[in-house]
Amino acid sequence: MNRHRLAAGILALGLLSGPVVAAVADAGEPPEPAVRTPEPALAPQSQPEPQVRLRPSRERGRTGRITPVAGAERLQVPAGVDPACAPWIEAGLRNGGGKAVYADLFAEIKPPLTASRPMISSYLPAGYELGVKLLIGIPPEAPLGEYPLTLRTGSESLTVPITVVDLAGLDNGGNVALRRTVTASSAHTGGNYPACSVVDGDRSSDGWAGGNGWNDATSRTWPDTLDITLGQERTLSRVDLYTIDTARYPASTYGLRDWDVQVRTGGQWQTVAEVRGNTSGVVRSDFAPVSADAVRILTRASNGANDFSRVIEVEAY
Ligand SMILES: [Ca+2]
Ligand SMILES: [Ca+2]
Repeated sequence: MNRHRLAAGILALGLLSGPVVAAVADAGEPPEPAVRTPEPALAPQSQPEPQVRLRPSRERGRTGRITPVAGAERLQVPAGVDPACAPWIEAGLRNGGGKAVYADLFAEIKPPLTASRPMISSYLPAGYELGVKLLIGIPPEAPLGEYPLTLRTGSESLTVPITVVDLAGLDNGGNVALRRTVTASSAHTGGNYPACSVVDGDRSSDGWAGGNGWNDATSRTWPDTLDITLGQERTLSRVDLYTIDTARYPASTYGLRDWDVQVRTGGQWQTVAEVRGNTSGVVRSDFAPVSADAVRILTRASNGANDFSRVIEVEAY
């Protein structure tokens, strides 16, 4: 059985507990409408993008055990993070035994932080592991500090430290836009496309419409804007933009084609880079160093399909 079919089967069995992460926009690309009702954000889809990843285990050999696995050894999250763009970690199970099993994974995190799924139950073939996005809820009143996330299955457990830091203390790798405030000119309501998703640190287009990218609400109408306030003056010389780009939704058909990169200095917006004719998933714009307290992406055209603006991530250095 191929992996995709297997993953779909697990979903169809409804064995996963916890909230469904997102609805997925669908329906066909309509003929030129006389009246603009909200248009689908994308072309037809046969099924939602899977929220479960099932794959052959990366660990070689049989351990004879079912063990919890996590996508990262630790996770740093900013206090006051927008709940529409909750941080997440991949959590799951590995079957190191010789036969298929049904197994349960229990997730616990130190309060007041919360995990989106207290339990994951799944069928798991021998030699496979699965991972599910576990969203981490961080109430505004949560004090800075460390909150262990414990994943258990049977007698096996794995602890991942989750550290809540203030925004200034966030390890941003030099990307001063990370987790800053974003304002979009509009956002499509036919799915989950929050503006804050363009600064959540996740560059992947996978799981489109599940909250990992922004889609504006004004089809075939330009320009659209994304404004990112940096919280203070920064010297900028580079902005990277990630547009949608997957096997199903390639950038050359669904991605952003033309845009201006602007920065705000002394309350005035100025254009520092212009991108035209893009067909790739990521574009780096370099420009002469400039002091600014905000970055704007002013979109001018996309590559066709429904003609929306679709942005996965914006990084500023
Ligand atoms: Ca993102
Ligand atoms: Ca638009």
